[in-house]
Amino acid sequence: AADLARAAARTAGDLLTPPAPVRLGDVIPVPERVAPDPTADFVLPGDAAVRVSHDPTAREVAEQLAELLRPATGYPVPVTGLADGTDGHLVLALSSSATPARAAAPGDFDPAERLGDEGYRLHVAPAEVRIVADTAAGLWYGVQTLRQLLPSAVESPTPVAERWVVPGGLVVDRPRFPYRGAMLDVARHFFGVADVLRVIDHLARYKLNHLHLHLTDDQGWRIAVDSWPRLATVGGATEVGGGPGGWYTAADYRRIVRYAARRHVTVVPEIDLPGHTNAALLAYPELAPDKVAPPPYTGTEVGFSYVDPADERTYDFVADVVGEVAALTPGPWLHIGGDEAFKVKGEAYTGFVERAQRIVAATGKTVVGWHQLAPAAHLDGRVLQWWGTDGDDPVVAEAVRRGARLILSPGNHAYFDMKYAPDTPIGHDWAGLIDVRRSYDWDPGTHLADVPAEAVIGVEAPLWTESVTSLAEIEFMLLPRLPALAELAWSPRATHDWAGFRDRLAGHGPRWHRAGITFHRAPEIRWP
Ligand code: TNX
Repeated sequence: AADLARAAARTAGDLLTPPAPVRLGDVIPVPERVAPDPTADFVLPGDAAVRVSHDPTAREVAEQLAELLRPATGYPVPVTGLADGTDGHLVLALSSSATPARAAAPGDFDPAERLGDEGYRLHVAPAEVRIVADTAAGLWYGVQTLRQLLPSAVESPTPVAERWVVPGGLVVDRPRFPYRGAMLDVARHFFGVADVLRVIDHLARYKLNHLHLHLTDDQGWRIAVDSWPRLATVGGATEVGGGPGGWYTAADYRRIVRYAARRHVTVVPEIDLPGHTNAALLAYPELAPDKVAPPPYTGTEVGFSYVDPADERTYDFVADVVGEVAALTPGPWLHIGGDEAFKVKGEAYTGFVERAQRIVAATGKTVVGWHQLAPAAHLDGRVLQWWGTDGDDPVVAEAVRRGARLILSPGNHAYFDMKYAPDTPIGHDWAGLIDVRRSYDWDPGTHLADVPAEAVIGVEAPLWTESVTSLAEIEFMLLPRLPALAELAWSPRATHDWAGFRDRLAGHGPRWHRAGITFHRAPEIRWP
């Protein structure tokens, strides 16, 4: 708590230190290629406009760039079409409509190079900043890079007198992995829509593109289901410690999904089955093996509850819930949990999972589950989320040989509910302590024995919330570790460098401070 208070109470004196100039490569995740040109800095003028390709999704990105620049600069920053001919200063161009680069590019930069689904090229010259991409997502990632290249004062919610310089040169960038995510457990403690939107902002800043919502657990059911209404009204009314809990209406959930989509973030909903279901049993005792309602659960143990795998009614419940959640979710994924169902063993467990996997497939979604799903039969496309602490996992390697793909969330590197150090006021330590260096020091491409790199679609940082009770505490646990995970997910392995990462990370402290974001002032980092 003292740490949190210190983070929140940084004094105005800190702001008197002149900020170090930003260099072109000072970006997290570090870009694939950077060619600085110190003679080509750009300074944003008061009449700056954003010019963008004629495309609604690209236009959305341009509007968000303008929204990002207006508060701190106080400039009007209008958005206009690329074809309008006005002097734009900030240009966002889809490759199809891009004019060839004006200046000769350095040798290893081919202006005709394909940038892929999420790549972009950023060219900073005295007359303009130009972002070129094949897709609106690429433009969006280019904008996130531009944001970090502006002085940290750009994060101020109110106008600041500042020279808005962007370092000159060229950046070419694209992600290493397509799945880059974080998970928020809204079941152990409930977090309202505003908090979730703010977490999405943090993901987007670091080019993460998936938000996994752990929507159900023993302590609470957090999504309204029309066909089983008591899940939310009864199952949602508790949380760890006995607080009031809460749940999302369909409209709330749609708002989250829409806000995320505008930021190129896909929501992955999780309905945890067959264990972690005390809240559901409380609402509908018919699902319980003994057909008796358990008491509400407000503790932090795991593994005691389960829906009855031998009762057909359970599969009606699964189909109804999965069907409604799938219908509300535009993204391709649906996560069915599967972890720690200690009381559903052997064939009872695999049989349940195999039916649940087919129920998800019937909705058109791709099934995701914790790696405990591994022994169940393969189903086309299925993805296992690995949260082990020992990279030698033959059962998971075997599931990969049968066709499973993996999201990696190693408990001892990527579980951001773990404490940073023994004196961290909140968090767990069952998977060890995770300081910033530990969150950075692993390679998703080689982490698991006998698993080819191609089977890994990406990485995700889960934040379990048994001990996390507020937005400030969420931010304290995510920052500064989330940028480390984001760099593993996005940047080519050849760029991996702790000393360089540590120096770049230091520059983000003033940005978070300006934006009013809480973070842990990790002692490994030389914060300015
Ligand atoms: C294990 S990891 C769990 C969660 C807990 C977490 C605490 C996983 C799939 N299950 O139920 O919240 O540990 O770190």
